[in-house]
Amino acid sequence: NDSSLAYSVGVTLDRFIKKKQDDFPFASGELSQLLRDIALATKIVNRETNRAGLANIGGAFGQTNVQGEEQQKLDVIANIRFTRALTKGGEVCAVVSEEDDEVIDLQNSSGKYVVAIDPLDGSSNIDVNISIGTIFSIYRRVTPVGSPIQLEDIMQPGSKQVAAGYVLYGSSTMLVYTTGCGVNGFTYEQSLGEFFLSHPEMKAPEDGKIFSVNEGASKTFSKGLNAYLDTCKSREYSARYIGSLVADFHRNLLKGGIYIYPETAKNPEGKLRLLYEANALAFIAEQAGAAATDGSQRILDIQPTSLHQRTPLYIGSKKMVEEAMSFVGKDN
Ligand code: AHM
Ligand code: MG
Repeated sequence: NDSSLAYSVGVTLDRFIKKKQDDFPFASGELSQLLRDIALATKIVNRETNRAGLANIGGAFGQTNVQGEEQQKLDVIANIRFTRALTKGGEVCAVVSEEDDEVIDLQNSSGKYVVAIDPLDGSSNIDVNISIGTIFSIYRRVTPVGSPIQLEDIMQPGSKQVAAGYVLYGSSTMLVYTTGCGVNGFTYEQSLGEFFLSHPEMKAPEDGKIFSVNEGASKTFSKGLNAYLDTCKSREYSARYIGSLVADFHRNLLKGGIYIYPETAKNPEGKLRLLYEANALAFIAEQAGAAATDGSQRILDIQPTSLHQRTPLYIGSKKMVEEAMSFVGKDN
């Protein structure tokens, strides 16, 4: 049965995706193929990431991306790898990427899916050999297949995601994803070139003792947020902040904790992007029993209004997010 397969040793990602599809015959084979396409691109990006120091391909590329941030060369490479895999796969009609100003219309109107992706998040960490990640969201287009893509295909709230995932290029490389029936994590076996199921049915601890926030900006945090952080400190919770969203989120998901990127003077709307950062992680968080809000509403309920829109983010163990909200609500 399903659980015996899920827990047996040596379940590859491909087999797992196939098994899930067999369990839900109504589910489309296209989504399965799309997940495999992403996994393949991930392996290539993993290889490039591992080589970054050696091959001297890390470092500033001398270009800036749409948010005006310095773009690392590896970001560009990852963007190309993922876009290529999604184009060749044939299941996708449009891609929204952190690295591209506009929607990428793949000119494949028969593709049923739209993908929003941050090909390489935490890029300031590349040059210093710290964990980085990939984040992706998958939506079903809402306009008829065969017609040109429209803005409404792209601007869907996170609650409409059909799948979402992240890849953590850390001490091991992991791919974690959900299709709305729980969360499963796979660890990459380098020598075999395969992802193996290592974290079946991931569940976040309901409560935690880790808080992750860039306190360097606390002078411009709300009073409520600072009061919440004081409470964390009064309980001697652990402060942990890598500055790589995927890595911070992943640790807190496993150990119990909260990640916060609030509004600051520098980033009045928060820093993180709704479409290809917050939504995917919010979907995974909820599927694992955790929570995600922008301080006043559920991340997944936000109706996007622009492609690269930012949002404040409070994400992690349910009780911690609830308690944080009881503080943040006060003076906001
Ligand atoms: P990026 O998309 O330019 O890499 O920025 C996103 C990253 C997140 O991974 C991380 O959580 C955050 O920015 C850190 O920002 P800060 O350095 O302001 O704390
Ligand atoms: Mg990013």
